[in-house]
Amino acid sequence: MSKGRKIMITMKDIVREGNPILRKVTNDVAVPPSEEDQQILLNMLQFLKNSQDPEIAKRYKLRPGVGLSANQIGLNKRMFAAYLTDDKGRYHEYTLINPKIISHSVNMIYLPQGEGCLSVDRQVPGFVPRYERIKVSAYDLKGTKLEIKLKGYASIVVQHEIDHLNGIMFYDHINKEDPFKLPENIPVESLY
Ligand code: SB7
Ligand code: NI
Repeated sequence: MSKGRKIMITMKDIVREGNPILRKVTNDVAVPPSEEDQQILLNMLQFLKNSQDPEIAKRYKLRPGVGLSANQIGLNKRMFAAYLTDDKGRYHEYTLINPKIISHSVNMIYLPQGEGCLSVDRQVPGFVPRYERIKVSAYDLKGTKLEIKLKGYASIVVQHEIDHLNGIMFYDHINKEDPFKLPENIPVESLY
């Protein structure tokens, strides 16, 4: 993939569960990122925007997505894109390189409807407990170091993506005996 080349990510590019790349811990990306890595991240972000545009999504049969990690398109690279409106109506757009959770709340939250994944072509019922608040360090497209504080839905999405970069799937967090059982001794609240 080279600079300026028109590439559109579609569902055929999305790696599905069972592919071992989804279970690997991804490799750090060089900082500042190469032109190629920058372009890949921008293409990933554009996929998310396209997937949330009803007309484009219909035309190209895209499943709507709020996040996409590089290993989900088969690249062993520690970077992801996210594009979402949070539970407070605030809009978030991220293209993050070598992200790392540097601190988090004790309190946890979960989406009452559970989580889904573009790499998982089935419904997996159950609660996925996530930290309510996280502080993430990462680099942006220019190679500038960032520290981002997130809470609520944006925090859930970014934890889902950082999990991907560590080879973890959302259902790994679901209680095996009772998928709707939440961890004890830790405050866990529904997001809605
Ligand atoms: C629900 C959905 C996502 C994150 C958190 C809750 C993202 C779904 C799209 N992805 O598969 C991104 O990895
Ligand atoms: Ni996912």
